[in-house]
Amino acid sequence: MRRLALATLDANWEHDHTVPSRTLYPHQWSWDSAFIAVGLVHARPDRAWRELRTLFAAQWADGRVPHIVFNPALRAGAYFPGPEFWDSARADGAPAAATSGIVQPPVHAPAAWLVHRRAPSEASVAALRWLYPRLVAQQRYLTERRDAGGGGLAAIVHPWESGLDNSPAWDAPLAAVPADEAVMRAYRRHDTAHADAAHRPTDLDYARYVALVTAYRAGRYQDEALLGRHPFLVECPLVNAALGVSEQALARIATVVGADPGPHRDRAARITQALVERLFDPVTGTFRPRDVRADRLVPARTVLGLMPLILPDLPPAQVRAVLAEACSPRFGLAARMDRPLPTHDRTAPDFEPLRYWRGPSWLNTSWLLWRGLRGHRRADLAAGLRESMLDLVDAAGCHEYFHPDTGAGLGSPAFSWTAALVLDALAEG
Ligand code: 2M8
Repeated sequence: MRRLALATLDANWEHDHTVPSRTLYPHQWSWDSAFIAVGLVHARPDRAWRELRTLFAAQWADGRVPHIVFNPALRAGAYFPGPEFWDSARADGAPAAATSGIVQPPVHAPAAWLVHRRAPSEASVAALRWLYPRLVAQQRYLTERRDAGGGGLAAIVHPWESGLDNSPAWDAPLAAVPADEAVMRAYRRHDTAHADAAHRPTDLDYARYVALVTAYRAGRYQDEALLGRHPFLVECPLVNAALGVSEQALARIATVVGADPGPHRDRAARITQALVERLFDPVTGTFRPRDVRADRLVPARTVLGLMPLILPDLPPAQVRAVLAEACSPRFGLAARMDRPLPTHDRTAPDFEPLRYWRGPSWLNTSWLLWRGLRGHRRADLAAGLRESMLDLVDAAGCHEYFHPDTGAGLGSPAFSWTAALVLDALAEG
């Protein structure tokens, strides 16, 4: 498995970054690069730092780290929506490289910390020194400019910003976004040329994704007064848990680079408190995204609700609630799992075992939960989840995602974060 994982990462290496997949995703993606770095350090530490540096070299002046950095050597049309659609050059503070204008979950500070801890060296300290102010700027962007709800959490402006693009969590807020399926006739989708259309978002959902980018782009990706004008604003439990964990990681990084860890610890505590206040529903005992415009929690119970477990300071009552949800038949977490962790509630009527983020098992959400379980000293459950992750890759290879009942490989067959995270799970058994 280690050989296969390394070969996958090597084959996807592209001069200064790793592509998630040669066919489906031929550019550099933000949170993919963080997961990839965590895996690369087990075999290619220099490349792990290179991956993060390349990404942060494309950071915007306001601190946002774009979700895609486009490779200028690729032909137009290699991916939709491509650089011409995002048109980042016309936005204030965009970097020289063509990028998208939206972000992904900020998992980079914890990734940088894991990379350093795994292979500490003069080079890793130098890399942390270079990254630290950039990671701080990333946090500041999210906590200050994106606090559209005013409650101390960051709001996402597009489902793609969650990384769980097509999750049922976005159905309710997306339904309020005006879009016409016919819009998609003007564009050529790239994903359905490379993957089974039955696994991918529908044309209507894609039309809404395009409408949201168009609206954000029309305001040149500025974030002032979002609440009054942007049609999709949601506080995601994963994005905000990552924000809190990042402050914890920055406190550790600060001590290495000679900065003050205190403010990071304070901010971490405030984020966890805001997450519990705004996203935890005591009636169902679940974390769920908050639709800021409608001012209510979305109804769907997805794997996003389990992600706050990555917070080391999650209060005991919420730890118990997340574990109860994870171990229920909805998600089936156990010391011996008979099926992999799904991305959506198995018992829900809209659970779809094949469609992208609406049921299938992904290695990154399992890996995040695995890390959270270890942090909260649930070695028994962590071991069960790790075993199930390794079984998937052992049987099917480094697929993008897996059938939640049979474990069959789905999506791209040579997917980078699957390879990277399996390397990490193998090394930390
Ligand atoms: C998927 O997202 C892209 C858009 O960003 C797409 O569907 O084309 C998601 O799975 C996302 O989480 C991931 O970062 C990206 C690249 O692997 O693909």
